[in-house]
Amino acid sequence: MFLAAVIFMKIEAITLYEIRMPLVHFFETSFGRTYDRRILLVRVDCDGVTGWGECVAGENPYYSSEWLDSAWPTISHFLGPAVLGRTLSTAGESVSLMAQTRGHRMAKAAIENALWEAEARQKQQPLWKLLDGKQRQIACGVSIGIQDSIEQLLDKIETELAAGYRRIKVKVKPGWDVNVLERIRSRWPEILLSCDANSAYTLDQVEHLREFDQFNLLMIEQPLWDDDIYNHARLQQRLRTAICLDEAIHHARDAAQAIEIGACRIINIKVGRVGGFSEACKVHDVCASHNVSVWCGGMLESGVGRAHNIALSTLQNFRLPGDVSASRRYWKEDIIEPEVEVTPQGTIVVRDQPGTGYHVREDLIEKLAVRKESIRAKRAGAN
Ligand code: OSB
Ligand code: MG
Repeated sequence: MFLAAVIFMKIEAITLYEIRMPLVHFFETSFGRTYDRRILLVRVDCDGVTGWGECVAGENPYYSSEWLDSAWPTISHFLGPAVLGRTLSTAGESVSLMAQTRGHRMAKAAIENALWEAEARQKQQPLWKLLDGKQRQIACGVSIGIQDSIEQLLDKIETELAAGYRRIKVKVKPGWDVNVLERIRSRWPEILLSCDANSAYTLDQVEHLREFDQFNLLMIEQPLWDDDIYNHARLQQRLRTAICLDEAIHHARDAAQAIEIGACRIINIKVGRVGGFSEACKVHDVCASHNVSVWCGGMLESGVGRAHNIALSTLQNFRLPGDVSASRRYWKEDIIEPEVEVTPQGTIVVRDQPGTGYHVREDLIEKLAVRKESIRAKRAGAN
């Protein structure tokens, strides 16, 4: 009889790093402009293997309530101690260990995802296979922020289309929406085009939002309040354009509810927003069972988070191009090797080496770090 070997991982140490990385070009959404990223990375050490995770919380609590300085102490005081010293057979087992802490999904995802990477390395398997991914190449789109002028935006779109990207998403807000979409559509009538409002509108603006219908958009992302599902259903009834929810979807139950009441026809999955790979896969499955397409969102990640987004995007129901694009769109120098590259056909070819298939440049991380903290399992007998 053949027995599959169960490999165990003992979580020995967790190290947090804060690195600073300037963006190649500022990124502006309806909630503000970012020039420099502060990025929280987590390294887990388990029985001789290492895994890296990225906490996608921003520099401020504007996209969601989490931000870098809420995530750091949440990990070092609560989530880290909940898993340190424990022996797991799969990374997914960390979810229940961290469940006592409410919310803080981005902080949890940083740990869980690092453990998935460690598990993949320990099993000498590509992470995408461990996640049950099926696609060897993923389709890429770009998210383009609000610019100083429409001309500047049009130039950017031209550059990205020339690079091969398969879908253009632009950020919108009152005053930078219908006028902008009009200019884009008159120049490129056929491209796959969508927009993201990051909660910049209210239901009083239904008539204004209905003007978006003339532009044949693939979707409008999170037009209403970040914590709302119900009113999006009311809005969806009045719009021809598909609504895609981003901010409002925190777990698979949210996704099921949103689909059931007709609040959206598409869902954007961000692994950090839903608390890690386990929940991201559940959201994916719920959507697949209702024949709702998903795509992978981005949070201006460094190579660590970007590599995880690529692995997630290989799952079967990621049927629309994601906001997963080349390293060089964000960084002069990324912290992984090789950097993420996009083919002239607008795809990323998934790597087959164990783990993410990308090497994390720890020396560069040490150089960029402005803060570092290691926490270790307490010795047996110590309290
Ligand atoms: O809403 O998708 C969003 C960036 C930061 C916060 C929220 C969002 C975004 C993006 C950027 O759209 C996507 C990317 O290129 O990483
Ligand atoms: Mg969004």
